Amino acid sequence: MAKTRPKVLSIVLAGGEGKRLMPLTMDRAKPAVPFGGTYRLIDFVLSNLANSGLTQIAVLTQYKSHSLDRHISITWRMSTMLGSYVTPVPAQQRLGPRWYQGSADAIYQSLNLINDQSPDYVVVFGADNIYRMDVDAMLQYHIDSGLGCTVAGIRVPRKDASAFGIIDAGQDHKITQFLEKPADPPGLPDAPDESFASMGNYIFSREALVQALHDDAHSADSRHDMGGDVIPRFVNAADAQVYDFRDNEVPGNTEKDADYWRDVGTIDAYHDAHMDLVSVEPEFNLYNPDWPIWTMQEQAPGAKFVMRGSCDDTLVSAGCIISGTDIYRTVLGPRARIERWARVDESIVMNNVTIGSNATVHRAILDKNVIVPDGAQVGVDHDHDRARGFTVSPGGVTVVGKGITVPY
Ligand code: ADQ
Repeated sequence: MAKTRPKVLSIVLAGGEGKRLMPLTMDRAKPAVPFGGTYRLIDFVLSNLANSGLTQIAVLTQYKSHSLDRHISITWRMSTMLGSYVTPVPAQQRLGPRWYQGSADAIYQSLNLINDQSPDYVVVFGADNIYRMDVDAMLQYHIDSGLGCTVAGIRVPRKDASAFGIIDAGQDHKITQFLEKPADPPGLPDAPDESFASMGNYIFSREALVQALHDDAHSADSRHDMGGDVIPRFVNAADAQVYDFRDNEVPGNTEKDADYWRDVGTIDAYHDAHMDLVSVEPEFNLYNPDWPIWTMQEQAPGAKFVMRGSCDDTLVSAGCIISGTDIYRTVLGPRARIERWARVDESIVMNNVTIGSNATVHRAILDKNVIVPDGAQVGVDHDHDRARGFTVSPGGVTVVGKGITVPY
């Protein structure tokens, strides 16, 4: 007899625009933004769910979702024999010809998924963060509480906390107050420089979620947002608790990456997270075989180095050809080609980029299919970068959009 487990439907919210990642989100949804050479952001949450044994997953998409849909359909095909699936669900326009108003509306318009499957619990996770998490441990915690809603929480520096939902909880972990993106976030009693933030990851008991979504949909002053409207509803009904991410144990995690959770929603945060990946002892270890991050690796031959040069602290994907160059602290995506005497440092180079001989690329992000001609420079003179139409982040990272041939 098969072991009976509670029925769980996982919903991944993947409709975010990611405006602050422009131009990387010019023609792709934020969860489809490439990460770490071979991954896309959404692979992290999907790997966490799949590794936790939660393999019935609906991904709610909306904004520029073509490359996201394609990635999910090609990469995340699971065995239907055991009832496993990852399915992209585009905006349903079930309630008339309009797109989702907010993340709660996205789930409300997709209630048929919940009604059809009739799960005991619904896992609702964001799609844009980099972390490892055993979601089954959070599920057990939720089930044991008997409450309607559990929110995953993590300590963040108070100076950054106004970007998050901020939680105040009692000793029993019951949430007493939830402030969505407050201007002046409160510190913690034992650490005034830190605040307790929602990770945007929730688990609900089905009836409680369906009721809350109905109530929210009929509330005139709601923005139909999970963090802004639905979670406060549970808190007001004393029906929400927090799950402390520090209590989550993932096989193979080191002490260093145990607390790692990053929102890579800005160019500088995205660049920083990559610079961590290439450091000798990164905070986030991609090489943990006990909790793999799954993706589809492009079929390509091994990376090849020709002629003498140097390539240090650099992550090199398959299919790259590197000839006698000087590369330092860089992530090279598949099939990048770097020609003689080029210099590349602290950069993120995506699929099929060509960097010509004698070119210089410094603290830059080159999106797919960019060509840097022989002797051209990127990231060396920011005024010149801006004059050529490139984005320069507040932290001084130059971004060249997809398919551009860099002018001199
Ligand atoms: P934000 O990330 O700012 O804050 P939001 O922009 O709603 O909130 O994005 C949350 C997730 O929902 C993302 O994965 C995004 O792609 C997706 N999403 C947004 N709008 C959507 C829509 N209309 N349809 C489908 N998916 C959509 C949230 C919480 C905070 C919490 C942070 C943690 O609101 O309380 O602290 O996440 O990062």
